[in-house]
Amino acid sequence: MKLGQIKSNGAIVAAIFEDETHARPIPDYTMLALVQRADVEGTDLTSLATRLASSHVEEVTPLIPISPREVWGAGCTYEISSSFRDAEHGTREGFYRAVFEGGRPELFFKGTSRIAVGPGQPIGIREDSKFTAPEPELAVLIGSKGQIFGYTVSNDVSAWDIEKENPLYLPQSKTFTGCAAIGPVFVTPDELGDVYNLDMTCRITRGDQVTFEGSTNTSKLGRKMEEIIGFLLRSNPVPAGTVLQTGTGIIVTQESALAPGDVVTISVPQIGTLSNPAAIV
Ligand code: DO4
Ligand code: MG
Repeated sequence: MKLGQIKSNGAIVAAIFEDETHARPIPDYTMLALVQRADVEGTDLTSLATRLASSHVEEVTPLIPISPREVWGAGCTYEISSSFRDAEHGTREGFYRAVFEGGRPELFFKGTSRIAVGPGQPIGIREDSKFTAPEPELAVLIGSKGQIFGYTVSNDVSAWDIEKENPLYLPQSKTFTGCAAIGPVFVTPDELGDVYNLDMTCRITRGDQVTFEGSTNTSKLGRKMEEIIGFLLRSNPVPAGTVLQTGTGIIVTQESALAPGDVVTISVPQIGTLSNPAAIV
């Protein structure tokens, strides 16, 4: 099932998507409220949404698919992310590779719903960054026990020049207004199929010019979802409705550093397409 949020009768509500522009509203429930109820009742979203959705189909524009309680990121989960950073950053040899290969994953806090945007909304370029890059990532929607409610497309927008200046600046390179885009919908695990075999593409356009194109497949993800979630929850009980970005397998070039007005489009055919313009924040 594909679930997200729409505007229906003037209110933002959860909805079951029939296709990209048609959905059945779930009256009186935001996605967060739906997830919180599923979490408390120990049920999955597919059965709960089926029970609560209205039967009429509306023509819709997908909004941010949840106002996430928290957004977290996992890093160096693809070999290309760690080798790029080791080559670029002049850090101790194998600094990032040690994390790709290590027993413990890299995890960092992106923020709350304050920093999250949905389809079509502006992603941020920090005013003190000269090289802000999109990081196209699969994201997972989790419950309080670490159960996986759904998957979506996401962008871990990152100020790479600030991280490169010193790895201790990572929080500033990762957290700012519009630093996490998610959407257009969540696909429930029963519908998604093999989460470790999803093609993902990313394109950056400036006007009618394409400044970057890249692709990956989640088969290159070096860790299992349950492993990353397990580490996130260690002594850190995140609330139901938390979104975890699982790391990038696509590395953009310096020439395609984001400029205001650029549009970043990330697609996973089984989920959908997430497109966002960039703006200085
Ligand atoms: O260590 C830096 C961040 C890595 C990251 O965000 C990623 O690999 O996706
Ligand atoms: Mg990332």
